[in-house]
Amino acid sequence: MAFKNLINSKKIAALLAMLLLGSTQLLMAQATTADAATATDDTDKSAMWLGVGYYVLLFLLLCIVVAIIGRIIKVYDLSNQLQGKKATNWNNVMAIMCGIFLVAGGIGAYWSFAVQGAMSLPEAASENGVKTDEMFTTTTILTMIVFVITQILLFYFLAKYRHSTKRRAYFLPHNNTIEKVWTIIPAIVLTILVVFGFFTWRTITNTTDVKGDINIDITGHQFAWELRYPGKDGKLGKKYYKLVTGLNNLGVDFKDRNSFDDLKADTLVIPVHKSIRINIFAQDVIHSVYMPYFRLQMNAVPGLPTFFKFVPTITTNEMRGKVGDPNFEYLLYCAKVCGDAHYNMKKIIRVVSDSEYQAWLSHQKPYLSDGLKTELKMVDNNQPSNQGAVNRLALNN
Ligand SMILES: [Cu+2]
Repeated sequence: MAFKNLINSKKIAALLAMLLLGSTQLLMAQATTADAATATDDTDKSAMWLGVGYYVLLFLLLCIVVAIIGRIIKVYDLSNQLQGKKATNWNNVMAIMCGIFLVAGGIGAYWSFAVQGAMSLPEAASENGVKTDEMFTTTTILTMIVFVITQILLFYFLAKYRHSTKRRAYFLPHNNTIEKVWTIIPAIVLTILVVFGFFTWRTITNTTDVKGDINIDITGHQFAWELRYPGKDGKLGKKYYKLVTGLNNLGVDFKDRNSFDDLKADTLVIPVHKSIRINIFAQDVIHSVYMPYFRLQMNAVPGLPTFFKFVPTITTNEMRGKVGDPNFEYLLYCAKVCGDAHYNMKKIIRVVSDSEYQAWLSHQKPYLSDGLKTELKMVDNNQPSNQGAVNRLALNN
């Protein structure tokens, strides 16, 4: 039976080897044609899939090789038994394997930290970002300590207490002390972590509108972000989705006087060391405002306004010096795959000094453009028909 299996395995292995050779040749042929003439997207894709196929086959081949080696050992073992010799002690083999796994796994974990760790998030450029990073580091250190201890114990116990005919396993039905220790300690540690997280989260989502907060509206739609800044009064006017038209694309309500001096902007310019409150809206599907340098992400949900508050701490110019790139820009992304042009939903964020911010703000165009004034028939604002015009606009949508 064992020999029959072995033969079958060999047949499969030969078949896989043939496929492997075939795909390698195809891959090489593909590469030369791609190099020689026009490298279109189609050839790139087929080359990629051939590459994937190559590694899948390589993996399957490796599995077969391992299976064959296993079979050979089994056959050797059985023939030894037939000759009355001592059989292999598989428990000892497994104990050695445990040691190998422990060392190899430890090296792998260290490698992923040393190599991948450098690819983690860049320096935090906001107050809450620094706190978030501190919490992340604390959690990582704590979990790493637990991880290392439990892995060593796990593999050590597996090896040390492997099956032996010389001893019997100790029956331990229940131990209250152990139960208490491994329930209470993690509960205390987790509570501390959660409480710290809660306080940091509160600074981002604190609803109290403090005087001096700069309110900025950001509205996501397929596939762009729209910005609205308050004018001199520092207040944003109300919005209502039924008021959306071609020119009033955010549906700003001009019955609210605060709307009159609101401004439109293309770039999210914010002053450093000031409390910024970003009010988030969506007009079609769920989008997500993602600002990695500020450690902020919040979903933009249609019909459910969300927001976050933050204090930027590093200006764009300072960060350019830090990263050594004179063209560096902070970016705001959409973190929801919201449609086929999702990648377009990017905005430049520029953190500047307060005076630069005021200067920039004074150059922004009013949201209430001349065209919009005509559309809303606001040229003569005192006419009672104005109310009707707004309502008709609402009904048209
Ligand atoms: Cu989006």
